[in-house]
Amino acid sequence: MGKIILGDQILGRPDVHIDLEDRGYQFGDGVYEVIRVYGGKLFTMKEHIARLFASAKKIKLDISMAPEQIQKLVEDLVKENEVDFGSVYMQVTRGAAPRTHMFPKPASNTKAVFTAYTNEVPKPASQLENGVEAITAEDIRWLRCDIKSLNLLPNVLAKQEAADAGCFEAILHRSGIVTEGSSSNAYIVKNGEVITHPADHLILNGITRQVLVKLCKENGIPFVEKEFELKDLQNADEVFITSTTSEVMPVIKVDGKTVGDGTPGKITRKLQELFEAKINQEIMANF
Ligand code: DCS
Repeated sequence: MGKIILGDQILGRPDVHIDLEDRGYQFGDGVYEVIRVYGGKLFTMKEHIARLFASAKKIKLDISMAPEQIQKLVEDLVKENEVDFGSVYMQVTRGAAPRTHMFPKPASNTKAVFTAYTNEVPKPASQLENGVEAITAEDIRWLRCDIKSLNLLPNVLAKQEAADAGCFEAILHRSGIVTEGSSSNAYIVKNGEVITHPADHLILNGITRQVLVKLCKENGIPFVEKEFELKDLQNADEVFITSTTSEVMPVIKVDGKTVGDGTPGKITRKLQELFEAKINQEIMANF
């Protein structure tokens, strides 16, 4: 894990102390981001920091730092920890105050608490190559899934259900309408079209998803944002999920039923190639 950011300082882990009454700990009152590091460079960093600020604004949380300051701190941390292939986890909570639901009063001087740390995370190479299996599960989350909030209990339960079934991800649905994965966006390919849930309050508008939208546009791959049902998932030509850590991940079985011919589909492969090229392009541009 190496060094850690607390506020505007980079510290050793033993020097990082979080208050028992931190609202992130007691209420999940905060927001977070995960950014990928490839070859020591932060991928789509500005987009992630912008989403952190957008999530914070939606819960009326003042981060009390500038995006540029966070960017610089995180870049310094990645250097200091010599992260090559990995990720940065960062979160902001509403800070420490006596436990009561309403926000701390401005006069209490409670300040948002910003923390960040790094991890070495290898590319999930064999899963990207061979695909993974998923289950479906009911989406029991709240109605503001567009906010990347620390409250992840429904996601945790769904992911555990998937793990217990020997699967990689749980693809969630609300009364049969597929929303997204427990920690990813979900897509089907049908008759050459990539279909995914609209980026409204029921899903997180993934940064990987946003990259994919652009790549599809630039490469003439039809991309449709519309609702689709569990039966469409079962009858899809291809299924895949995307996230910062999973990239473009083929799904070859859903609820034990084979998708397509049981191998990663053609369009999924094409999107993987385009995504890889995008990573390389961005890393090279930053040298
Ligand atoms: N949907 C949910 C619910 C997520 O938690 C995530 C990512 C995504 C979609 C995909 O978003 P990105 O493309 O921006 O990553 N979750 C992060 C997480 O909790 N760990 O890794 C990624």
